[in-house]
Amino acid sequence: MDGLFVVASLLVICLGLAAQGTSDSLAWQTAVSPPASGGYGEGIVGTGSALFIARCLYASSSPEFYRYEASSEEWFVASVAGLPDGAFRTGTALAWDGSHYVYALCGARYGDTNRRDFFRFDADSQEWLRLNDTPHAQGAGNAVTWSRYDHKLYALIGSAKHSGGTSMFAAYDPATDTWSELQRPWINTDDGASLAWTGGKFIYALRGEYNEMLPTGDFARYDIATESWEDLSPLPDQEGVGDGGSLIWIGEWEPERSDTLYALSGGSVAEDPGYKVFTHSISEGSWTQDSDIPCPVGFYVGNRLAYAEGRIYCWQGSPQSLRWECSGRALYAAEIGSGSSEDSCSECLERLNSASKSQFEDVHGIGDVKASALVAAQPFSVAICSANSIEAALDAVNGIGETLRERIARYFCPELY
Ligand SMILES: [Ca+2]
Repeated sequence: MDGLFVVASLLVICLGLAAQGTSDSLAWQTAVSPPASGGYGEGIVGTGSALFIARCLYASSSPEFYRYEASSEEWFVASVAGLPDGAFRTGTALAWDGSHYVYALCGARYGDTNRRDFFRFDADSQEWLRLNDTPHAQGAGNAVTWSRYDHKLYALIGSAKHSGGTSMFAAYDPATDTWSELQRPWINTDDGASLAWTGGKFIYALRGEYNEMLPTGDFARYDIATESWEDLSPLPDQEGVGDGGSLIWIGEWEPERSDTLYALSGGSVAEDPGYKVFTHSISEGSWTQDSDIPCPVGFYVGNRLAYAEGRIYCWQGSPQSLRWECSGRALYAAEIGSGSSEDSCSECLERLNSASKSQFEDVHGIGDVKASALVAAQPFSVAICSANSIEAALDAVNGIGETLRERIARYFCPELY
């Protein structure tokens, strides 16, 4: 009878886990951090299989560009050939065209009164090429998205502090290297402005923090076919959309999620760190708050969400300081869809998560204090099972450096080495 009871209990637990796995809420887990924390100019974009991060800490910094291969969980330094120093500034915004190119609005500091730099990275030749300037001065309210509906790039260009406090909405046609001004949704946009094409003729937009005193979640959609905007129900964060506000639509890779837009509201209007995630149902026009991201975003503007290989990634992209926990460069991933890879790590994680303080002390070099910190950090979780991701999860524990994290991972997860 006891055996039967155990089997029945396990079945209930398994069914419970299965239900959790298919729920819509995002379960954020540690992924391998990129080499960089945030910077005044920053952005991330996903290609479906890889992520790219562009970054300049300051307007005087050499540009940095990194590529992450999601299948192997490895970061690589990518080429910046063709880019000037200080290329990426506040309002940097990236879009992937679905085949070869990353397009980049390069942004502008407050002091850059008329910066219009627009570049394209060719993933084949590994070179950046300067394209026709944007038709409006750029700023913190920049945003871009690629539309496969008409094979054009759509952009919000500007901020509440450039060009008389105005932004422009425009389309770029790569076939002719020309921009066309379109009707704009709002007179201006600012920190947290975002765009997302959603598979058909619509592009969704967050306005961002155009008024630094008044929280706003202004949200609208553009109909490419009729060239007109429609106001929608605002993103319901009482602290408004601010620095790091982001929108992403993943329906082209995950068709069962094509009715959902994912959003970060970013830092608050008071510039406090932001953790909130929201989803928008396109068919119902409604917003739902989702699980918080584990590490806060804010201070720097620029999109933080990207998709690759069945996962939504969130790059912290914040300053490297105590106020912005997790080092500013943390990367998290939430499994979308079946989550079939979740179980591949179960035995290794089970050993790590059930280990007692004295078991941790069995690892050479782990004393009383670090063993206690490890027990306090249980349970550990990872997006996909690899030595890299287990070590990244251990790295988040206070005092565990490079040498110890590998030693612990080898001790509890020898099968990964
Ligand atoms: Ca702000």
